[in-house]
Amino acid sequence: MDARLYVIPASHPSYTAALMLEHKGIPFKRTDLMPVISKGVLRAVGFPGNTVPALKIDGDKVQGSRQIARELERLRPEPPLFPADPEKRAKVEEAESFGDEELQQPIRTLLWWGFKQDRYPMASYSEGAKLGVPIGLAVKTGGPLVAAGARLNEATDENARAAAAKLPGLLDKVDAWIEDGTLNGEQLNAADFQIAPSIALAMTLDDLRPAIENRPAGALANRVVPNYPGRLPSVLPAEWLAPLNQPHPA
Ligand SMILES: N[C@@H](CCC(=O)N[C@@H](CS)C(=O)NCC(=O)O)C(=O)O
Repeated sequence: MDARLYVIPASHPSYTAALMLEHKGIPFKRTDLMPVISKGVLRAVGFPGNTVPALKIDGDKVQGSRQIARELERLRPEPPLFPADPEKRAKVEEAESFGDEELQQPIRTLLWWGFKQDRYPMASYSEGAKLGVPIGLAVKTGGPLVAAGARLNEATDENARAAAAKLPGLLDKVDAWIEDGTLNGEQLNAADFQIAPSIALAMTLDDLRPAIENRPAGALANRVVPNYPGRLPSVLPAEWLAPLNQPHPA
């Protein structure tokens, strides 16, 4: 198979797609794109939408982490991404949708809000990426890029604060799916690959890591994607984090 995956470095759904290709044993080439600029590039290479992950595979174009999961399952059924049992599959699909629709965005919002406070840590998120420009330079001159990225991701104070407030409930859901075996089973599934990168990205924020790393969700992230790039020193106001830092019942 001829596969090329378009990603933004450290983008969580981009990791989802890369992990699923690896799970299927499909070798692929990777094109790293700068955030914001990615939109124009994706259009220029013929994708209908403007977000990553975007996959060209044997001449077809597939965009979106959940769409990619289904296309890979169709093209190469083994090893599976979804359980054969319909009830188990429904639970995996529920967790996968939650990962895509509810979990990804608050973490994106918090990260971009953080970059607005201090854009220099952005370089650590591009470790190993080939962006076509030296990353140090890109970050040094990247004020407008950060402003555009933060705007695009609606990383306002209000939204970032709301995102932080949502996190405890989101993590509880992930822990419950781990507890009931939907996630983190012997065989990893599409929902594991969807959710673990979001948790791993959240743990790159020094503000969030201590409240996540010792929970089942943190263990899932460390199992599925142990070397997630990036580190953002503390930037979030302590009062936003108070609900997350409440002692968690064992
Ligand atoms: N829910 C979509 C999310 C796609 C998405 O929003 N991707 C982000 C990166 S994480 C993107 O392409 N953003 C454009 C940008 O930052 O310029 C999926 O799972 O595929």
